[in-house]
Amino acid sequence: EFSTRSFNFGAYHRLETIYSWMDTLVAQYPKLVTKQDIGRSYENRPMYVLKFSTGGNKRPAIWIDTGIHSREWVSQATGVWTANKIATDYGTDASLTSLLNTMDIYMLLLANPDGYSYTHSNDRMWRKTRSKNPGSVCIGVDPNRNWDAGFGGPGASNNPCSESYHGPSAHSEIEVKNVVNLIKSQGNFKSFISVHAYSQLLMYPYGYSCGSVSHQPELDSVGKAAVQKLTSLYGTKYKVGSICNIIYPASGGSIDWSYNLGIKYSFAFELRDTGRYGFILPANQIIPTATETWLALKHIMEHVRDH
Ligand code: ING
Ligand code: ZN
Repeated sequence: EFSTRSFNFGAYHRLETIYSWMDTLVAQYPKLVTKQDIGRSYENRPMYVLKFSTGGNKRPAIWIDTGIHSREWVSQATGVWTANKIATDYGTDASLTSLLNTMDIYMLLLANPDGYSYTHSNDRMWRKTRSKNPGSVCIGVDPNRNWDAGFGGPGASNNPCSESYHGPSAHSEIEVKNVVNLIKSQGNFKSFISVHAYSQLLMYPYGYSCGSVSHQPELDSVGKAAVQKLTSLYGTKYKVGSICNIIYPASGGSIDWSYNLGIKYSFAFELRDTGRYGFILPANQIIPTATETWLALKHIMEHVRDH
């Protein structure tokens, strides 16, 4: 259909296009990139993880997911650009090459495939999953309130019609459960990074509590240094802090779960912008957003590699 060279990284693409692009990436870099099927979504769409690895068995690894909230399109688009960047820079960028010589990177580009499809077909502003809620006419669960970390606590709703509905139980959403299973079975993740939009923030745990986590000073300084690099490119300003302190209390979030599982370097990004366009960020900002974000991601990954 297209080679990765002719693919337009500066456009928003449909789910099917991203899935077939993933196949071309794997075909072009078969020694580095593989595609792992981690299960099906509620509506039976496959969920694919791109694994970047130069060998070994269950090496220490970095997790990056994009698009857990379907309407945050610059997240998925940044994921696609970043996956391509990792593949093309391996062997030329010394820092990334040394990282991949000892560690693996896993990327889930479409963490909420049913929602993403729905944002193209029906409702551009859809955020949640597409699962049915028994006893309610409202559809979907907020997949970032559904993790087993302070589940059902502050900043989540028990109303199925709410945009932040936590769901009937922790990991009730198959899309969440599929990730939980992969993370637990691989067992050697050192970093878990979840990419949202918008607000220009780099956050660390917790969302379910405003108290400090034990690694707060280290996470704060890594985050601040990462953001400094991001800002150095185009001057885009970011704030750094814990979820609860920097935006709002939010229980059942993925990075609180990963942190409590022992994955110290758990971060969440809120990409561009600060509200002018919000979720409808113009496509001409995709590549600048992805390029600046890469500098922050690389800083975090280098820190993880060296600690
Ligand atoms: N913001 C995130 C949300 O889920 C967040 C903020 C990130 C909360 C990580 C908890 C954990 O509300 C958006 N825009 O979705
Ligand atoms: Zn989000």
